[in-house]
Amino acid sequence: MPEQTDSLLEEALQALEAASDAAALQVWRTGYLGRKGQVSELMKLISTLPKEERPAFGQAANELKRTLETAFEARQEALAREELAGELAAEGLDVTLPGRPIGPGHLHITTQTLRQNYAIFAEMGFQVYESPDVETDELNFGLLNMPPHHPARDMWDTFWISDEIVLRTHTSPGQIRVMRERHPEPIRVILPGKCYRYEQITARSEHQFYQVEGLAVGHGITMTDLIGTLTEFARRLYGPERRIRIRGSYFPFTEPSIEADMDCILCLGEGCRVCKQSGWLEIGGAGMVHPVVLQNGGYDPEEWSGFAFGLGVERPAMLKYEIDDIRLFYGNDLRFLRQF
Ligand code: FA5
Repeated sequence: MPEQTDSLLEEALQALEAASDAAALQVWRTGYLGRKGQVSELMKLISTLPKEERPAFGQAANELKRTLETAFEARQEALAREELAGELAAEGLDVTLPGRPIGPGHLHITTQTLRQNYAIFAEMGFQVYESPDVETDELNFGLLNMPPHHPARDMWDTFWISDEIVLRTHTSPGQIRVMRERHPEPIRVILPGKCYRYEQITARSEHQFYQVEGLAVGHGITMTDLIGTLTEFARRLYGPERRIRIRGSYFPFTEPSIEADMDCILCLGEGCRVCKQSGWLEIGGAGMVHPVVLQNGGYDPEEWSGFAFGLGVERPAMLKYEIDDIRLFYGNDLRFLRQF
């Protein structure tokens, strides 16, 4: 019976227009669209009609319901807009006022330190090569001469994503990637990036930190080239009078392996709190690339040789700026970050 639906529609729309706040809107909604509202009541009439009239009536009633629902939403939005406009006018808010300017930021202390590293190594002919943070077990360990169950894997507490995938514990897997990409060309690259270790966080150790790996592969490269490179790096970063000390060490992917120290930048070797009275500060681990690693990278160790090193980023910056807690780097406290 279209007349019935038409008259209800007209009446409902008029009532909706008259509803001028949220409470009145709710009353309207219950009265017309609610479970016991007028539209529901109208629909109940279907069963009282002769069979042939039912489809047309049902269709008209459904259409009425949809129209009223849409009208309700539109009215609700319009009222909300009116309310907001009223509030703005009452508060005297000028939305055309320009916003407060955001001051310029500056580079994070880690980024600054990394860029100093890049600049120094660039002058020595090293390109920057980036490799992924998420690595395979094979690249992070296996191809670096640490097959499954090799005890040296315990040197790196590891975040495992799955049996095969890890968050890289060091930047060394990049050595394999760059060798496989560049062979049979000579290589001179640094590989900076974030490393992850399942470690207790302390004033000296974070579970995420940066390293700068170095790799040189060529003909006739020797340990003196490695020591010369590290000495030059330390002198350019910390002053021309720096001295370097080399100690024997062990890494599965270098043979022989070394640790490089430089004389303490604060006490100049006299002994102080920062160098724990030793007069020396650690720069990083290094060594001659192991023949197995050269081979895994596609280079014949009979013909090629190379050196590699792994430098920390935050710990040297801590020494330079006398920062006593590594947790400050990524704590996002602007009072700390603004000092650099
Ligand atoms: C390595 O990770 C070797 N891949 C380095 C290397 C590369 C050796 C190439 C030989 C050839 P090591 O675990 O010592 O080595 O880490 C190197 C540097 O990373 C440390 O000297 C230190 O500066 C930094 N580092 C290591 N663990 C942390 C940590 N938890 N928090 C902050 N810095 C760290």
